[in-house]
Amino acid sequence: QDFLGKQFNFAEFIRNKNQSRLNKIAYIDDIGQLTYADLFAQMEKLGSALIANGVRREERVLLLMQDCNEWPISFLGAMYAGIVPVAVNTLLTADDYAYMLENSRSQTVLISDNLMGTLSKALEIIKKDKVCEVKSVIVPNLTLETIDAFQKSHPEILVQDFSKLISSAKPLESAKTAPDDPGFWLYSSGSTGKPKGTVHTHANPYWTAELYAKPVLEIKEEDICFSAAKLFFAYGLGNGLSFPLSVGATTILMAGRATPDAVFKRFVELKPSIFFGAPTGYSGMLASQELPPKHQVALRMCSSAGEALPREIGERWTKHFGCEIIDGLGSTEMLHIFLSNRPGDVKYGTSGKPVAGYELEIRGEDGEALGDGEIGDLYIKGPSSATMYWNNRDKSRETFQGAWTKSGDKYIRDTEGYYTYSGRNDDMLKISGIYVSPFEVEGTLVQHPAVLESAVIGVLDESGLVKTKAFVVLKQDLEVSKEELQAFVKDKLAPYKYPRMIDFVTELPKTATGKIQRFKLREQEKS
Ligand code: 3SK
Repeated sequence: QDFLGKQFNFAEFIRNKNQSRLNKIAYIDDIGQLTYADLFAQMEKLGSALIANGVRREERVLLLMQDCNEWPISFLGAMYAGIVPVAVNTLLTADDYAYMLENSRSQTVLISDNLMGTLSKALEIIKKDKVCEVKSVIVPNLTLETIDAFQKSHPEILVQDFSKLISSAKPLESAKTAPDDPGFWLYSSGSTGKPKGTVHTHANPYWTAELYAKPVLEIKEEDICFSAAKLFFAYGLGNGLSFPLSVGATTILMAGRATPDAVFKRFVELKPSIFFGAPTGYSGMLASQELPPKHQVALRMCSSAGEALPREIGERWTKHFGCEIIDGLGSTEMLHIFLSNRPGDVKYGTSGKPVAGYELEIRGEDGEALGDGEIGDLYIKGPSSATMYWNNRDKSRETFQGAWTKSGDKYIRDTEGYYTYSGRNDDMLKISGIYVSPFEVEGTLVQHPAVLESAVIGVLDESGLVKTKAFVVLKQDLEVSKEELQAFVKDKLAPYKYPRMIDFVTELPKTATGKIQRFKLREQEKS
């Protein structure tokens, strides 16, 4: 880390790096364009406005915004002022946000107008038994109806319009942060317990761009980047912020879901040169009647992460568009991809080879490194590792073991050095690239009055992608439809967590001590 010197502020670094291209377009969102000059002017003013709001250096602000031009302004603006943005998933529930607000002690929330209702519920949950620390809320394109509705329940909280706030703020000098100072947080979920506030430094995004984006993706100033994964995911943050801004490229942002039609529209109209997606998205696009022909798009490369890319999807995509999908493995804890295929050296069905600058070990149960052909736990050593999980010493110690970070994934390496995914070492499922805890889904299903017990596993669909399946035992004489149960889960949890398939069964396989044997259900599904 000495390489970056004693003082390093990521937002200031990005600003200094792009002084020669101030008139260039940095972002294109659903509404308009943002030049590099506007990005930097607004980021400085946003940082200044946060300080004027009473937020101090190293304190956190919650960033709960759909992808739009104000997202990078907010994220970099906070970092520029030495304030720590906590970027959170926009698909979660009021309970989740109540937890994150309390855990991060955020006093300001930067939020999309359409999420204000959920924020209001989260604040009500906090206020039931605690003092709420949120003092101000900043909203792009704030409407009068939103202010009225929000302030009826929370008159003590200041609601500010993003542009108005910025227009009256004075520009600011950057905070003189160090490379290892806390830069931002992302939340990482586990199979049990609450999400963990993963603390990343100012230097970490720099390293992901230097070690992965530049040498592996060969990202250049001329590129137009488009990521289906949103900016609040570690994957999306690199794809749509750290990587393009490190080389002065242009990025397309899209607020809504990355449906095939929404992605194709941008492929054809805005001509991205690099697309970043996840296997489920690629599979959906390949199945669509509207898949545009090669001559209508300008893709030079595609990237995939989130879950292992089945070989067949990679091969069909390459055949259609003539460009490779570079599949890799990253994690919220390592911030981005540390194991990857390479352009011109793609072995579909594998996650490729270690990215230079990262060291990887596959370890056995005794903690010793294993050789080729042996399945074990994957550990990573590299400069972009998070420093800790906030306020969670036990989980931090389990994951961040000295210079090594435990991935939670099982891997096997072949004699040519390619690594292949071989499952998780906890019960987490990755659905469409997002972690889902089977325990959380089971715990929600049993809250339905007709459900006695349930077990949730991951099963492969016809494209080789993991989908959640629930086995449900109903209470005697009670009935409920599959659709009703799915709607029940969607209502209580983030919508992507609902089980895609449900089987009603009379009993679940259990050990003599009553523990559910999920492995038996998995075996039964395979046969
Ligand atoms: O899921 C992944 O492989 C991934 C990739 C980049 C950054 C973060 C993650 C979780």
